[in-house]
Amino acid sequence: MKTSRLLVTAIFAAAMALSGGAYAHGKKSHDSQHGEKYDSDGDGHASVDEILQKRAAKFAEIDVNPTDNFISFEEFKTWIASKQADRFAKLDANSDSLISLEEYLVNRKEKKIALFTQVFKLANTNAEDDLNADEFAVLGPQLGQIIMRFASLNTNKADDGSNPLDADQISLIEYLAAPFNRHKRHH
Ligand SMILES: [Ca+2]
Ligand SMILES: [Ca+2]
Ligand SMILES: [Ca+2]
Ligand SMILES: [Ca+2]
Repeated sequence: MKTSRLLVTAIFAAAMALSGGAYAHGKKSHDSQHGEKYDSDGDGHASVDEILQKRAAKFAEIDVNPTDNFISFEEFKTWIASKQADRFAKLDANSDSLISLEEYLVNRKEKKIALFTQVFKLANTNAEDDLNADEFAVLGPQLGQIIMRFASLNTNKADDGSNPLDADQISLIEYLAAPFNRHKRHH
């Protein structure tokens, strides 16, 4: 997929506007929790074009019901749940719909084994030794975090507001602008 020059320009404008950068012609608002600074160095790993292409691909993955260039909260929740289900399936090497401690610790770094052994034991709340899907889900993003992520992405500042669908949903522009409007995530 090739990102059009126009789109890149639009994203930069959006990112600048959202971050209240010096470039912005409009009035700057100080209420943004996430857009204090536009870091022109980025993370130093990926080019803007690479970031945009990856984001656009992810957007398309989420925007499926319906595919209308907007992500609803339902689409967002469904996608995050599917990601957690993917992780579960990947860890469940013997496909018995349970994660054993051994399966859970696969590919963990040596110095993290004790940590993740504890995590596994704390997540295991029923009488059965292994983690079932419900127990595993507790280790994934919870509703409050999902709500916070969705609301943070749905800034409603990047678009012109002419589309009524935009108010409660994440537009492509909002989604693409997000990486330029956020501090580095902690690992
Ligand atoms: Ca949609
Ligand atoms: Ca298993
Ligand atoms: Ca269990
Ligand atoms: Ca929106």
